[in-house]
Amino acid sequence: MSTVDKKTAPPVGELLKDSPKNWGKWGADDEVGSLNYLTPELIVKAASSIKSGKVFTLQVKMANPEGDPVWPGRSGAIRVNVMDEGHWIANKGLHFEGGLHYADDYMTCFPQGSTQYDALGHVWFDGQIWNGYDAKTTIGGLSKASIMPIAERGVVGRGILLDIARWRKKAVLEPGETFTHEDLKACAAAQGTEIKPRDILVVRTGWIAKYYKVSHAEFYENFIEPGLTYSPALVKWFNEMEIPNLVTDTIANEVTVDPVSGVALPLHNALMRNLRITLTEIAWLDDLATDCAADRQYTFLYVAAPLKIVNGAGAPVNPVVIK
Ligand code: UVW
Repeated sequence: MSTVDKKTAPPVGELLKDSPKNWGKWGADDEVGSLNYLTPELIVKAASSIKSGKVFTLQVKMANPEGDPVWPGRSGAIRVNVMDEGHWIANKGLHFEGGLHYADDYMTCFPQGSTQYDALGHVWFDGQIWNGYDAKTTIGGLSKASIMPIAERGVVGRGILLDIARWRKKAVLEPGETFTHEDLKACAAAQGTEIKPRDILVVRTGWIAKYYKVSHAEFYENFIEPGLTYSPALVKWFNEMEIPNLVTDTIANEVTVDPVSGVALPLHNALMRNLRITLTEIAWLDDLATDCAADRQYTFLYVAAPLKIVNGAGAPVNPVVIK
């Protein structure tokens, strides 16, 4: 929970005035930022994390009749059948020589209303997005730093699960419960592993699993997610560790409101806009976490590619983990 009055929260630009920026680091035209850390050599090395060939997929179910967990203001995907056997029963099916029948769907969705990658240009302040591009480049669709460059590149590297919920001996963290990079390191140590430079951080809080266990009214009441919390030291650590991608089982990857400053989602700007660390939200981590707790293998090959939505601010994804 915020400990400061909303009215006293400083502008995010003031909070982050001394925060490091990687603008220009990969050239004036760069649109993938920290994914540049995932070099072919690193990917070959990351493949050696595969020990048993066990595969886990990290997308939550989409267009789920039970509901899709989404950021307040968004709604879950809606899928409808537009062709099925009923059409042939009612003599309305198309005729194909040989007797082929088929099913077809139509779906509407918020592309960021499922497990998803944020585009680099998804958030900003003071009129500039990642790399200093003008925020006006977002008007009518992102002409800079959209999801496309990430989708075309793909994300492959060594992933490490940091099971904060299990480490804190909880099924799920409390609303607004925070943790820091020091907690990530301590959690890794308790798991018998170590966060290495350029690791893809996969952080579990138990929050998304809670969505399926309680009523939607309870889940969204006084909505404040648990998560990482802003500090200059945390941002410095992410930058020095050259973290390319932060994946979590929450909707926004960080505590909803920074309890110290009262600023909403400051890490979105500190990590994504300024450092260009890619954010992956709403990941399903419970099956992976159960397996890691059983075999004590917390590192793996992580592979993901969001959908190629032209000028998109984000896109759904079904990341794959191979242990
Ligand atoms: C917002 O930042 C509002 O959304 P997301 O959680 O998709 O990044």
